[in-house]
Amino acid sequence: EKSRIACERLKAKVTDAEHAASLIRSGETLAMSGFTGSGYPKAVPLALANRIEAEHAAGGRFQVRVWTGASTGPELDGALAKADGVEFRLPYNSDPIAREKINRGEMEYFDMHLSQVAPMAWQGFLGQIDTAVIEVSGIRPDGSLIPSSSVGNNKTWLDQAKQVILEVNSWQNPALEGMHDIYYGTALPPDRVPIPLVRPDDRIGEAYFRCDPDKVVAVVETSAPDRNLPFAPPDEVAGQIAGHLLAFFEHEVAKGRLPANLLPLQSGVGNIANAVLAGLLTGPFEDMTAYTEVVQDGMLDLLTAGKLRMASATAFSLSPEAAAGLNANMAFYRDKLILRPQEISNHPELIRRLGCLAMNGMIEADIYGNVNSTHIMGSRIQNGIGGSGDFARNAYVSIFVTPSTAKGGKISAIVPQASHVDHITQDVQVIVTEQGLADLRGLSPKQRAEVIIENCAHPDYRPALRDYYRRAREHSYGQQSPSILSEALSWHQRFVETGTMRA
Ligand code: 0RQ
Repeated sequence: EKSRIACERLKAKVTDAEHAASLIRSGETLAMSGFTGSGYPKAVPLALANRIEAEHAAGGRFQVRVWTGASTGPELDGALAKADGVEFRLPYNSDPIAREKINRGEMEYFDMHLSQVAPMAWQGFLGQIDTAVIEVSGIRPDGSLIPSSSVGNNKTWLDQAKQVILEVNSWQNPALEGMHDIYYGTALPPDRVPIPLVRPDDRIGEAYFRCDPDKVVAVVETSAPDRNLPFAPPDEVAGQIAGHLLAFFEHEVAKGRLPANLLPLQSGVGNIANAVLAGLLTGPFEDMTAYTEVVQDGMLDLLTAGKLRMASATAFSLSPEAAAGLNANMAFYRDKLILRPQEISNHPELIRRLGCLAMNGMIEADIYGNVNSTHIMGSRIQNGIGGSGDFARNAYVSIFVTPSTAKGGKISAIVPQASHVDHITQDVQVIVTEQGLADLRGLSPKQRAEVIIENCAHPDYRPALRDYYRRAREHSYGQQSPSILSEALSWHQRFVETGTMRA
């Protein structure tokens, strides 16, 4: 295949990953590409991890600060965490080794709304980026860059870094070219202006990243696949959740509160969110659109079936089979997909304007509808808030989905009080479990509690929740959101002590 590097000046900077990694020093802030396992650099971080391990074996100390788009892959987050090379990490992680380090208190982790990463980097309080390491799918003659399978924060990283290392990955499909829409109109206050996007398929930017060739210190050629983890096949529980949600959408259309083709869909990460999309495949809705963060298997299937007209996102998050299908049929998908910077895919202004139907997974909800998306038993991070806050607060209808129990029934996903709150009750309009759907719109906290317990809780935990709520109605200090403070987190404490929430 012909070279992906059409710029002579940058071709002269081609080198190997080891040399590129040698240009990074301990203490640096590294801004890397990568979002939900796609478009992350695959060679330089690995070479850097080897270098760090050698340095540590020789008794030295070598650590870096790592910023990304969102989760990456084992060659980046996994390798650097394993080498004990990461002092600080933002904004979203799903790597198991990094998660373990964070939960042991050995790595600082700043979990932030994904739409805010680029604008907050511009604000300056996060510090200066030393080196950007960015995967691209090609370099054009003028030095502009053809983005890869994710856009994430790459525009900002390229603009702000003191030096840039590029990985040109020939595994990425050349037909990605033209799919991206890179908006260069953002600014800090007081110079901010409205973002001129009014439909999910509007294109408002350019297909390429601008990049100052003088800042590029190394170009590394790679040919390695994205992480592309398989999804769990939708099981019975996921099917029931999807069924309740579809019935809700049909009801809203019948009432005239949603158009017949619904509103732009946002679907979160994870197995359950993916299964809900599979449910839409058999539903009655046609000509749908998506304004979301990631395109996962379920979204691609909806496009293939012609149910979904187009999808806008910042990245792919596909199983190996779906990635192969996308690569083989790029001609079909190309004009139906737009990849944007994550500050645009997740922009509160745009989510509010478009009226997204947000569907996100969760860890637990309490009887008043506060949702925990991030922490197990109030203290252990699972992944991070990701884009769920960007979408939940600004959606037309904000929906959270979960099985009613976790860990084989030892944990109830509906609890007296959430052990950590990511989404306050005002940002949660609908909760769905396999047991049923709670439409919380317009309900007071006490009305919410009754609907959530009766419609969403597992029958094994329902009597204990009713009992707690009844006693809270009698003994609580106040009666707006009745609670028994000494008991509110006792279910979690019981799990920590005995391995089950069951009394
Ligand atoms: O852990 O694998 O060790 O068993 O959490 O749970 O049931 O497979 O659900 O894959 O949908 O993930 C909230 C984590 C759900 C995800 C979360 C344990 C469970 C399992 C996964 P194991 P499931 P999902 C925004 C989208 C935040 C970011 C976001 C997430 C693991 O949806 O990271 O929304 N969300 N981004 O056992 C203890 C509980 C538990 C529990 C689940 N109550 N207690 N463990 N687990 N519930 C924007 C986009 O557009 C992408």
